[in-house]
Amino acid sequence: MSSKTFFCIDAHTCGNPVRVVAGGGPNLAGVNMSEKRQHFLKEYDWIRTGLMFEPRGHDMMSGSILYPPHDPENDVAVLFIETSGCLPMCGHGTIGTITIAIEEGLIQPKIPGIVRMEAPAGLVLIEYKQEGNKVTSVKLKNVPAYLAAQDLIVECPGLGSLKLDVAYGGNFYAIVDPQENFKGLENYTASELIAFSQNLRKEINKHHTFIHPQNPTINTCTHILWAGATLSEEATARNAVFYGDKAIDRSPCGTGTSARMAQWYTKGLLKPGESFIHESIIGSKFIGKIEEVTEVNGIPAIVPSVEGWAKVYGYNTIKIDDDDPYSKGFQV
Ligand code: PYC
Repeated sequence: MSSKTFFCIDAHTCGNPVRVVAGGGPNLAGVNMSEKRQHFLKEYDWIRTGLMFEPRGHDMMSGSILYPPHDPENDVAVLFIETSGCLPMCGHGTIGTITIAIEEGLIQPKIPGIVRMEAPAGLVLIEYKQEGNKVTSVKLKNVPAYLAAQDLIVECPGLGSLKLDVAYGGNFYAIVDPQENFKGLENYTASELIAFSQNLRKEINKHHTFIHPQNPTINTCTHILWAGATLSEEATARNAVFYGDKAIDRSPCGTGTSARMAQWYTKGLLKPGESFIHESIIGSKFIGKIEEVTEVNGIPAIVPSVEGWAKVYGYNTIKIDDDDPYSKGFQV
């Protein structure tokens, strides 16, 4: 019988979980985090499923493993592990990971208040604020985001025909605005949104292909962003983001916010420098902004920033024994 122990620190970013593996992560081969992500998925995915799925995790569980940076100018490299797989980029995961890493002394940034983080999707520049030992806010400048497709008509069992856009913000997002066959997220339960999403995602990927022009390993529309009416007056927009097989993000979703800002920018609804306050299904908020206008292989794109907070709530030493029939976790 063999047993592996993982030293984890748990937090939540605006309500959504982040479990950072501070000890016990595997050594990975590769010259950047995209290559290391491929190595992990091939040989160590049992660590992700064991730590994210029940009985050690749950449907929304999400986390990361820290690695030394590949470029000595940077401070840290991060592998995201989630119920959905290993995402190229995760916004709420970044905010939680950086909060944990700074508060718990897991990284020592070269310039206090700034972290240069290597993610599988690319370099992410982070500014954080601290009061004493506590990190009070984390603002990430994400990888370039762009609108990949507009006005796709896709059949969604349970709702009917839907018109949607697909945008990239570190992951590919199908964005569904209120319309005749979808009345807005506030009119459905989370379970209904999950059931619609499971079918809609299959339909989208059956009929359409999305490949990041600079990284062909990012090649599927993995997330669905359902839009709807805001809860508070100061919010610009509200969303419920579906990920994995049964998760709705409790945070306003960092990569989803980036994708949404790219969509709004391309449609002339948001200008560089304007605030985009995004509200989650539970009412928590991220502040988004277009920092720069750029392009990705000739496609108009933005460099979005997303700011939010996280709270550390526990230390978790987790064992995975191979005599445990559920060592790799399960989903029901
Ligand atoms: O915040 O980018 C995000 C995210 C992706 C999936 C869940 N949260």
